[in-house]
Amino acid sequence: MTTETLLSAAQKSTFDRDGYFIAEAFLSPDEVESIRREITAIVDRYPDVPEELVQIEPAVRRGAVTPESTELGVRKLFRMTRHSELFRALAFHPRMVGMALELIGPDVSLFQSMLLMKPPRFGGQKVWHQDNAYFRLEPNDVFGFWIALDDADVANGCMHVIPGSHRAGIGEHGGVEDDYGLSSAPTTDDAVACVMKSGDALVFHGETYHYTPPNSSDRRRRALQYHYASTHCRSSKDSPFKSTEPEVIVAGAGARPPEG
Ligand SMILES: O=C(O)CCC(=O)C(=O)O
Repeated sequence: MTTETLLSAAQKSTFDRDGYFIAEAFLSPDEVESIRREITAIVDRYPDVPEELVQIEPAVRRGAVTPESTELGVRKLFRMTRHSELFRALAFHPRMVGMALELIGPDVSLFQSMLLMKPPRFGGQKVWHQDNAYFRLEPNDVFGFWIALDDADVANGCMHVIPGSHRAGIGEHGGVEDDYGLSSAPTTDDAVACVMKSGDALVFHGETYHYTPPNSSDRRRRALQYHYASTHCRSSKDSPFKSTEPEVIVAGAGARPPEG
């Protein structure tokens, strides 16, 4: 596998200072389309899929709303690399691995994969949190790509971040499942709304405070989220979410690229 050196000096210093930057046109329209098609192929098999793979929006589960299709009722896909060749191969994407090597290399795992589907009108918020409050990795050599698969703005639930928040350590979190978040949430006055085009990537530190509002629009807001971590990280204490094993080692010792 060849990797590209993509991280400019400006991106690296912005990442160090602010805890995030946006890489425009990170995936091509064809790549975005193939991911969208794979989502549909997975959801078409629901409920005959592994339990962890497809999670339905709470409002749909409660029967409070009826989506127009099964796919429009899905909240997230989880750990897709374990269940889909396309998503496993994507973990080795040269641009993602290239940036990961520069940020946290040389030994890198795809720590966790997710697809956040945020359906139109009833896709709920994701409360303010730090991803490393879930993972509890030490050292905190962990970061995420959040790649828009639809144009994302405030109305359909784009990412919001607090610049510089990754430098203050892990704040106290409470709550369960998707409501597990910062006990003292920042106000949106301090937040930057990351308005992005389909194919753009937000690259953010694992301890950057972030949040997404509900989707109050008629538009979809799908996003692919891949977190990469150094394989030298260890979970410092038991995470209540038990997601402390990497999905795939993508570079360095123990890496096994997909066949073909
Ligand atoms: O895309 C979203 O709505 C939220 C994603 C997120 O922050 C997470 O799952 O950690």
